Amino acid sequence: MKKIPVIIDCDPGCDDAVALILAFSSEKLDVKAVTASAGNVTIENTAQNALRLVSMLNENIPVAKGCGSPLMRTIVTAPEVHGESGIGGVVLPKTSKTFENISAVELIAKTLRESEEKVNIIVTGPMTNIAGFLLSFPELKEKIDQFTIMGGADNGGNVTPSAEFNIYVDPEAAHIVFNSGIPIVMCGLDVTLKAVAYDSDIEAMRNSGTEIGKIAADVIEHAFGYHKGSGKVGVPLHDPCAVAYVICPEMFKGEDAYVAIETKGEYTSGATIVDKNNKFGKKHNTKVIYDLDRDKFMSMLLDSVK
Ligand SMILES: [Ca+2]
Repeated sequence: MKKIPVIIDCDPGCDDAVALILAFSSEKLDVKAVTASAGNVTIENTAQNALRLVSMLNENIPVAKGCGSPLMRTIVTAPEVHGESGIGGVVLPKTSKTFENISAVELIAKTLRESEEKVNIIVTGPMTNIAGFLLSFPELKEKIDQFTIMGGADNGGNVTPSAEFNIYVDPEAAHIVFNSGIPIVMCGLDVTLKAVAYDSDIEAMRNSGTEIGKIAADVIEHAFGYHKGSGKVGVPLHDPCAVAYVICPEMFKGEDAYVAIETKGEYTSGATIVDKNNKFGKKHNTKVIYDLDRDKFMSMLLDSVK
């Protein structure tokens, strides 16, 4: 089977960890590189988590550390969701694997340059590295097939009434990515809040008999504990949606639209403005995903830990 080449730019992050497990286990994806961005926690922690996870999943895949702060703003993190380390109380095995001695932006450029085919870039954190790449290496844009992102929301944010976390952290970067001319698939809160894992799903992962299954169950449970405290049932697995979309787009439903990023609003900074009625008269730049087959998604995740 011909595999889809992907680069994953992430900020692990409980749900990023599950997204990486899904990507590396899929026989449909060829993960070429993993780059870490700051977001859920600081870059030191997200990068270390990415390195340890990749080391467990496939030692040979290069990992590079990204920018420590957004393009023009001070970093905002979410340790109350992901724990100080980024993946709850889970301790990943130490690794002798080291970071590439180039930056995330340079690793993305190197990977694209060396790839014969166009590459799908999956982004599950703030878009600082990707914007940095687009500004530094515009000549390599044509090597990108599509950006598949977890970020944004048409209908209500999770940091402010209108902004989703990943876009909120670095709206200027998101603006650059959404205006790059490269097709974007946006798995925002509209769909990811439907990608909910229940107790029974988590137990099934834990009982899969693999170490990865146990780690996945532990990190989801940490996030579950967080959401339990807020009175919600089940935990949305945001980031794995972006990976699952690349593996099986048929599992999702969405609509094409022009999406603008609010970078200036007093109350709305970081909002994704989905122009469903084409009021701006601009060419569609995004497929906005609204729905998924939850049961299929969950069984895909369960298979991935086995
Ligand atoms: Ca993330």
